[in-house]
Amino acid sequence: RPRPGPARFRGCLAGALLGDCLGAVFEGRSVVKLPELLSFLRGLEPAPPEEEGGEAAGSARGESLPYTDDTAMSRSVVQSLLARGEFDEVDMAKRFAEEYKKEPNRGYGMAVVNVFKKLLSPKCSDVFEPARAQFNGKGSYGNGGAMRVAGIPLVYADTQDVKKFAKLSAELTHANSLGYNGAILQALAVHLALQGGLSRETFLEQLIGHMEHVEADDKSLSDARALGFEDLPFSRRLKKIKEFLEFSSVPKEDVLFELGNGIAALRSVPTAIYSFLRCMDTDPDIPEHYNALQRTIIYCISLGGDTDTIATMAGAIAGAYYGEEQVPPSWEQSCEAFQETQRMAKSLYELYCQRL
Ligand code: R7I
Ligand code: MG
Ligand code: MG
Ligand code: MG
Repeated sequence: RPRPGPARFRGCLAGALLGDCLGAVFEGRSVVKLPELLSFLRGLEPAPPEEEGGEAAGSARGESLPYTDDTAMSRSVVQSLLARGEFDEVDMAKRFAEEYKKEPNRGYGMAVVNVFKKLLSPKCSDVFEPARAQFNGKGSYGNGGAMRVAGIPLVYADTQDVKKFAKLSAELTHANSLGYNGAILQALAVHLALQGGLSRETFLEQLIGHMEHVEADDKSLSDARALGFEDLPFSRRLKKIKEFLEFSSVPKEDVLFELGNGIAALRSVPTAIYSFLRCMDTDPDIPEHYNALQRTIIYCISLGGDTDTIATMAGAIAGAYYGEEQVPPSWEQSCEAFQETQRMAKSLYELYCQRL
């Protein structure tokens, strides 16, 4: 397996940041009109020379788009891995909770804040316990474990390690297997994307092979049944993606019905993976001057719903696959803390190589 270069690490973190910051502008809308989205994006681009001095109204230049909880937690994952040199559950939990305390208004999920409050208590001795107590002991199935997981495959090169530490990092807040299995799937997608050059078919086949194994354990089976789902729900959706990709076009309504645009990991991680794979090809509705990474983010946001989270997950995958060459400077520079993101990517690359 070829070793990925630093451009993929930078692409991954930048793609994730773009997805969150751009997606957050539209989060929670059931319908996002493409002309409005494209007009918003034009406002991020440098003014044409003849307009110099007269900035277009509504233009947004220079770190003007704040990141949300998705990035706040992704940064804690990365900062913990960099500080400790490996996964450390106590350190990571502490960073999640301290970050929440410092900036509670980043748009966190409604229930996860109870986990942070318990983690902040000196009485907390098992950092996984607060997550297990969520939702009457069933644990959260939200997409919060998946949205922040990209740092794991940027440190661990081995597939078994990616699965193990994606799961543990997610279990700090998401004890339901429908939550942490989504994090495993997202981490595996970034892991495969880092290799670059994989065809859609190979990419999906590999994910299906892994997830059929991941979802076959007793807890995954019983959690899915308890919520009224069929067995192996993530694997099933990956197979649906395979079907979708065989058609030349799939209407948005079908994507929303089968894959979703919601805050459950099961209704958002497969959607992000589908968006990445679909947008390898051009889209008649999206102007051709946008590259595949831009197209991926535009497509995710156009689906509405949990736009910041779906776009940040797809952005991380696409950024790892295409590398930083596809990250448009004007978009990146519109995002809060983009320079720090670049520095973190460089340090992650160094740690990844050091650990090989
Ligand atoms: O998963 P989580 O961190 O939320 C992430 C989302 C992203 O869209 C972010 O951008 C941010 O907006 O929030 O936070 P949780 O609170 O654990 O889960 C999110 C939501 O999923 C919860 O507030 C519930 O509405 C729902 N949810 C559940 N509902 C019923 N029963 C998660 N688990 C359950 C459940 O078991
Ligand atoms: Mg968010
Ligand atoms: Mg969100
Ligand atoms: Mg900051």
